[in-house]
Amino acid sequence: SNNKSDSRGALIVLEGLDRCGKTSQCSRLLSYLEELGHSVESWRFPDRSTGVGQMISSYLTQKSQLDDHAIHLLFSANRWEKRSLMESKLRSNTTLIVDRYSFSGVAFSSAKGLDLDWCKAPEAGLLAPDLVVYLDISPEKAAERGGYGGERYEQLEFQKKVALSYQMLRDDTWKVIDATLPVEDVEKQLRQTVLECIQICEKGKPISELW
Ligand code: NYM
Repeated sequence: SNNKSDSRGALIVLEGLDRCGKTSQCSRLLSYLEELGHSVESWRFPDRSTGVGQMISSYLTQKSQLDDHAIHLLFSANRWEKRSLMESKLRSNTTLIVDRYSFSGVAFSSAKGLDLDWCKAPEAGLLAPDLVVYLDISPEKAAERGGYGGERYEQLEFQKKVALSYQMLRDDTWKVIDATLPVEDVEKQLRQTVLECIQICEKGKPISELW
């Protein structure tokens, strides 16, 4: 329907390997949408500000060790604890730009050898993104950008496995952008698809759930 009360914000997710440029594209996109007068917020997962997020952060910075399944479930719990806020933001017409989501959860854990379906299961029932943008870069090129921060997972051999996992998850609803293009070109493509997505959500596209 075109009822104005059905209008809602869009759930936009950016995914990609470490060093693909997601974080800077998220902040550029945020400023752009704000300048256009949209109600928009920039989120990221893991959200390290919560109790669960602090456990995740300590794991990523190698201050603690956790079983692969246990950390997987913590990443998922970190999304679940934000689900209701996420839904109310969308329903009150705020668009969310999210740096990593369930696809990161599945890609990174399955790259360790965990079963793909087992990895997907705890994500079922979270809000489905209206748009997933994959910033595409080869693991080798990403590594050349340097500045791997020394966190767990930031190693070429592991990123190669993550890239393969992302390939399995990717479907034709994802927008793939060549992340090796100049920043402004990536930004331009991103703006275009995001604006289209926001318009569809404004017209009352129903909220749906994973998977
Ligand atoms: N990561 C991120 C996961 O392993 N599972 C998840 O569910 C999410 C959201 O955490 N290397 C990994 C991917 C990153 C790391 O993310 C931290 P960032 O964007 O560097 O803060």
